Amino acid sequence: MSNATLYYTTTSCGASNFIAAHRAGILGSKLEAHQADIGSHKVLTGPKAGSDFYAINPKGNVPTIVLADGAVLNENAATLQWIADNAVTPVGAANGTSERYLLQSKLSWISSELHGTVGGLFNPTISAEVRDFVVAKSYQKLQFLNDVELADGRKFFVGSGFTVADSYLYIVLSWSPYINLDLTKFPKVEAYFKSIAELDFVKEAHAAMAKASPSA
Ligand SMILES: N[C@@H](CCC(=O)N[C@@H](CS)C(=O)NCC(=O)O)C(=O)O
Repeated sequence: MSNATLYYTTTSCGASNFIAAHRAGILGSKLEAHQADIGSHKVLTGPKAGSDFYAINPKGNVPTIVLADGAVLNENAATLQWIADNAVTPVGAANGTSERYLLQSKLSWISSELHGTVGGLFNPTISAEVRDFVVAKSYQKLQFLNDVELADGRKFFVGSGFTVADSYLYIVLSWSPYINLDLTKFPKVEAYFKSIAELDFVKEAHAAMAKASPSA
C-alpha cells in the first residue's frame, strides 16, 4: 500500500498541515508531501508535477490529503485530525477524550470563524466598505481570542503541548501583515504567535518547505 499524500502551498493553510506532519514525525514515512499552485491549479512537485490539481481535488484547494485507499480528504478540521491520528510524536489528544473534542471544536472555530472571515481580505476586488466590514469582523474574532481563549497567556491553544490547532492558528495569524490586520492590538495573540513561530520544529518545517519549492 502506498503512503498518503499531502498537497500544500508554503504559506497557505495547507502549510499548517506540513508543519503538523513535520512535528508528528510522519513526513516521508506515512505521508508524502507535495506542493501545488492554487492559482494555476498545477501540481508543482513530486511524481504528478505538472498535472492538473483539479484532477486530484475537484475543489482545487489545499490542504488535500489523498489517503492510501484513494479517499480524498479536504478541510483542515479533517486533514489535521488525520495527521493527529497517525502521529508518531503526538500533535493532539487521543480520540474520544474531552481534550480531543475540545481540539475538534477549536479547529472548527479557526476554520469557520477566523479563517473564514480573514480569508476574504485576500480578495483585491472588495470595496472599501466591504473591507471595513470584514476587518471589523476579523478584529472581533481576534479580540475574543485575546480576551478569552488566550487570556491566561497560554502557549498552546488546546492543552499543555503543541497540537494541530496551533499549526493552523499560527498560519492564519501569519497572514496578518499581508492583509493589513494589526496584531499589535491584541497583545496575547501577538505573544502566542511569536512563541509558536520561535519553536524549533516550526522553523525547521518552514525551511523544509522552502527547500522543497521548485524555485529553491
Ligand atoms: N474550508 C477549507 C478552506 C481551505 C482554503 O481556504 N484553502 C485555501 C488556501 S488557505 C485555498 O486553497 N484556496 C484556493 C482555492 O480555494 O481555490 C478549510 O477549512 O480547510
